[in-house]
Amino acid sequence: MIIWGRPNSINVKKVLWTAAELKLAFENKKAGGAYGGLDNPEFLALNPNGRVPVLQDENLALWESDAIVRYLASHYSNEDRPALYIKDAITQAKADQWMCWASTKLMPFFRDIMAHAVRLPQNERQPEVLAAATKGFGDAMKIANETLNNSKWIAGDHMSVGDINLGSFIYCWFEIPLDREPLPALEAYYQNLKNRPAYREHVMLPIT
Ligand SMILES: N[C@@H](CCC(=O)N[C@@H](CS)C(=O)NCC(=O)O)C(=O)O
Repeated sequence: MIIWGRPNSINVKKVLWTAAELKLAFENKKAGGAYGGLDNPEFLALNPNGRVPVLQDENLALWESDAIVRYLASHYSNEDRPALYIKDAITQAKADQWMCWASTKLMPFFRDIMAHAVRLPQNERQPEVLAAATKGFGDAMKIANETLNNSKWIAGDHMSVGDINLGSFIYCWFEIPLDREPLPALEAYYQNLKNRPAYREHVMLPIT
């Protein structure tokens, strides 16, 4: 199994973390960002969008991080390998709901936070854009916090693909100095994630 992508991309992190939770053997081929290579014909044959991550698993080449995470979870989780394994359709639907929510609701705020708190040169950062994104992300975190008041994981008693997305986003939320309101259930959830070796190895990288 090959996972293409630079490890500091949030979408690549989701896939690497999932594969590690499932204890899969894989090679991470670095591509994108400073590694380049996304416009190589060999890479474009795998993903004509020229984006990472891409998963190669035997004859399958799959792009879109959420599709890859779902594929790994559904194909490789089972009772012998229980990480991310969910038996019932309703809990799986809840997990998918939170996965979509993180990708659609959090991503625009996340991009602005990364740009205006970390990546842009100081003289190009816009404090008002950062403030609006911090407020938007913080309001969304209140929704997650409400759910986590009543359950250990975002979709219930079991870790799921919903946690892969939410967990990947909240690392930067907690580790970049931002104006955050206290949200005890979310903070406890983050502490729990930090105890997972796969999360530490693949998500908790220097923020660049
Ligand atoms: N919706 C896609 C987004 C893919 C995407 O935009 N990937 C970014 C990294 S997060 C990328 O390839 N950027 C170009 C680069 O890294 O050079 C997914 O979830 O996989």
